[in-house]
Amino acid sequence: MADDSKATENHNLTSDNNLSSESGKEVSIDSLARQVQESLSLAKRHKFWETQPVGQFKDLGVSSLPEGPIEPPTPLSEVKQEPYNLPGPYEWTTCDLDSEDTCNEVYVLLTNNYVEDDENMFRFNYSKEFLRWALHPPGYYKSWHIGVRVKTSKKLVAFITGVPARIRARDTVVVMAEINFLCVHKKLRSKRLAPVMIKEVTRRVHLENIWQAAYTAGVVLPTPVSTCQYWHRSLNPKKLIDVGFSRLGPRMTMSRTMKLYKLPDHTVTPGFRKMEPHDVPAVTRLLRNYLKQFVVAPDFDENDVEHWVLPKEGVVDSYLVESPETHEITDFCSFYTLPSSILGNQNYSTLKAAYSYYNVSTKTPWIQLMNDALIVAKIKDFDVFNALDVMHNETFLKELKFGPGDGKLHYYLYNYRINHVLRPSELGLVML
Ligand code: MYA
Repeated sequence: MADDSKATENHNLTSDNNLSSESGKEVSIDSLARQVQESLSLAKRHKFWETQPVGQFKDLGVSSLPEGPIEPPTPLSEVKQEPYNLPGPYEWTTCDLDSEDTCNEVYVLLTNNYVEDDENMFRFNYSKEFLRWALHPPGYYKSWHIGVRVKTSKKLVAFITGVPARIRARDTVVVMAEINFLCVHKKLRSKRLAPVMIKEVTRRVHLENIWQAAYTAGVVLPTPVSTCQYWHRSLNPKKLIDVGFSRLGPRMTMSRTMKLYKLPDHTVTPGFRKMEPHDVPAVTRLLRNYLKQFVVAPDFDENDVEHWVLPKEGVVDSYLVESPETHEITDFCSFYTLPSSILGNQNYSTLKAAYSYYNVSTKTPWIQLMNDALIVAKIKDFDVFNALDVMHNETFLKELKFGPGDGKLHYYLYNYRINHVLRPSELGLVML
């Protein structure tokens, strides 16, 4: 690798873009450009992430590196047995989400300190039921639900979680940790607590003999496997405009806007119904077959499908199309419920958002299937339906009047190299 970067340097030095400086010394434009580049990248250096087994910016486009694990597992006996050191006033805690009190503490921390949009108008407001669902999939480890408390007051001030998942990258199914809900209390930001939290969850994942992880973030880190975009479909345009989520389009009135987004009162596809427990085997087959085509996707079995997609009131909704003639399950759509707190609005405190989850179309056209999903979401009183441009979502977004959002979502793998940056349509994974 070092040799490669030397080769690039030499190439630059041999170019003949030379200037004579006032002192008479020859300065090449390329070397100047390199100095500017280096000072810029110094400002953008990632002191923590540069030490981690993740794709580094300098390696982007170097396809000679093999796909797969970046470093091999270490013997379990060599994994650090004690937790990492926290700054003096803080202590580790393992959070048992089954405890009503602990779940409430996590809920309050996230409600007040978790992800906000760029303009600080909205903040994710995951419900307690959602958190329990997200953190208790088959085979979960309680030790991966990690909190930090103030020693004296016992107040919960930081959190990070992992859950196990089998994720396929091209032909290889890898047991990974999905990392989520990293949160540091607003008053403790920029004190390098996040790297300690990440190292501690990594240690606890290693203790279970698992060496890879998947995560998403709104920030750019070394280095995204893919960068996706959120699209938003207004269901309650008046409220969305009132709270500043969207703006009235040019030459549009409120009543024209409401008409534009109006949806039928009933779904239209014959055989469209809510998924039930007895559908788990058929939905598993449908999903597995569908997800095969993506470069990175979960490897769901029936237990996973039962946990992740069987409807759970106020958490996840799933619908399918059962052929009225053959009773075959031909299509599927699902969304999860993730409201946002509206910060500082007189009239509204919560934005009810549905997020597109896993969808499969084999017989019902995508547009019709997803329009039925929008109709159900509208009946259930959601204000907006959000979807990433992953999988086949691009085939229906524009036609169903979704508009592009301003935020990006970056997907990452820890200790697993994928040689080319993936298009969102090559991704078959949705993280909560
Ligand atoms: S994404 C959601 C993240 N949460 C939020 O955005 C909530 C609001 N923000 C906060 O609570 C804080 O700002 C956080 C950072 C906690 C995000 N992912 O302590 P610091 C790096 C990874 O001084 P703070 C989600 O949950 C940053 O680049 N790294 O900063 C997935 C810098 O490192 P470097 C991040 O602002 C999480 C360092 O932290 C993120 O006080 C996946 C600064 O630390 C981020 N979202 O706290 C975690 N934000 O200098 C990785 C900042 O190098 C998992 N940073 O640039 C990796 C796999 C682990 C398991 C492996 C198993 C094998």
